[in-house]
Amino acid sequence: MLLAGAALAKPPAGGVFCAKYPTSPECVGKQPSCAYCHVAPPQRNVFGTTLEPSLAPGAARPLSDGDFSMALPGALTAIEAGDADGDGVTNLVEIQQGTQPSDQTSKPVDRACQGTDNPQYSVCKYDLRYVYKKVLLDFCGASPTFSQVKDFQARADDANRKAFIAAEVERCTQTEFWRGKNGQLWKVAHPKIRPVGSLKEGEDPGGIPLADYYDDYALFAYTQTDDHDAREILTADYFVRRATNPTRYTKVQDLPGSQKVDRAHRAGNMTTAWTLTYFVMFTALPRNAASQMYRAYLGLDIAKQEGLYSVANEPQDYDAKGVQARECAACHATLDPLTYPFRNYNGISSPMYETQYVPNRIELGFNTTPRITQTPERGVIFGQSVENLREWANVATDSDAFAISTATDYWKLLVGHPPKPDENTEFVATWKRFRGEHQYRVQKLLQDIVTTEAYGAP
Ligand SMILES: [Ca+2]
Ligand SMILES: [Ca+2]
Repeated sequence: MLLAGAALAKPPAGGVFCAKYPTSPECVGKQPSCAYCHVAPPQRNVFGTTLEPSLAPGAARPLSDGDFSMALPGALTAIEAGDADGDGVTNLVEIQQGTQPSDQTSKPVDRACQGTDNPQYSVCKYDLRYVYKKVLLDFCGASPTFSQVKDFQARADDANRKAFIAAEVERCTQTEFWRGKNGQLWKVAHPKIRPVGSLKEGEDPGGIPLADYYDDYALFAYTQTDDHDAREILTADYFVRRATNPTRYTKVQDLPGSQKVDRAHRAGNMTTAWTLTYFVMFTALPRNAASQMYRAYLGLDIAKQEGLYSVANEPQDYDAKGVQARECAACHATLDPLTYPFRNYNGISSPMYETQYVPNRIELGFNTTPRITQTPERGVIFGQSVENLREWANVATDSDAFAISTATDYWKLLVGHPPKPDENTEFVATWKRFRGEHQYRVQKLLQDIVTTEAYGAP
């Protein structure tokens, strides 16, 4: 975040920025990351460099967090009319439109229609025939035939065509292409589950079979289909069995032999045999597991300084990894308290060996550093204190970040790219409906995306 003198990036910066510009797309359900002002803290980008001289000029550096927070709103005002990156758009307009005031190539796009010479489609306008073709391709995996298109065009009116498209989305999301093994839903899940073939247990086994991540795909697909609640990907205390030919996902209480965490300590895909094997592995404090869940399901990448909510007196560095060093502390003040609730989930370390919840896991297996056993199970996510990983999951899935991240996954799959600044109004309406009236039903989110201008204007 913003920088004062030689100190680190300033964790309060995002909050102060958003108090001043609450309607900036950077602040809708999130806060700007450090990259808004920095190349990498402490090095500033061109916007941060422009801002710095206006920040409490004459005051001794480094500024305290308090002095910095007091000075920032005025400094931002002072440079609103400027154009730090020289792209012809003022800093204020870029802040309001959600483009980067430090990047010449990022500026608001004029959505006025250009090039009306495409006879196939009504360009820059939601086009039902285009949408019909795209829906069949995206959800069923095949373009409509010539006669299907002719039938579509012959329908009574646009209301009838829209209803038909909605029905086609429902039909196609029943297909193997959408919900089957390695289908569209599995593709969305790949970067979350991060499968490794050589470690695969069960169906399609690898050379060192350790855990069956098809269970993780099954829970994912189940929570994203029919009338199921997408939040259960992180909160489920059940598992999902997958039948094939055709693919069917069924909720089950246990998966004996495959999944070992007891019901009281399950938190969806955060506590599966695969997650604990691969992301906890041999570590006492599995920061890798916490940061992967934060990135995969909440869209916040701590390595890119996103989603930082520094906790006072952290990091404690119970495992003596040196995370109190200046260049580490800014991220670890968020990451370490995010990790503590994983302390009792065993990966593949002795003497427990099983991917289970073990109440005294660290005491039993990790007498490595003097303070390691002082690691609490209580942690903090989004500034909120949680007693255990199940509470962590509830706070996580109740956040705007979860709704935004889920909506972004499907926006990327269907529209083809993350929401652009000129699509932001539609995108915000979409994730808010997903969270609000749709109560986290992905099926309804998909229908909403299909009706956006971003999806349906060629
Ligand atoms: Ca500019
Ligand atoms: Ca710009």
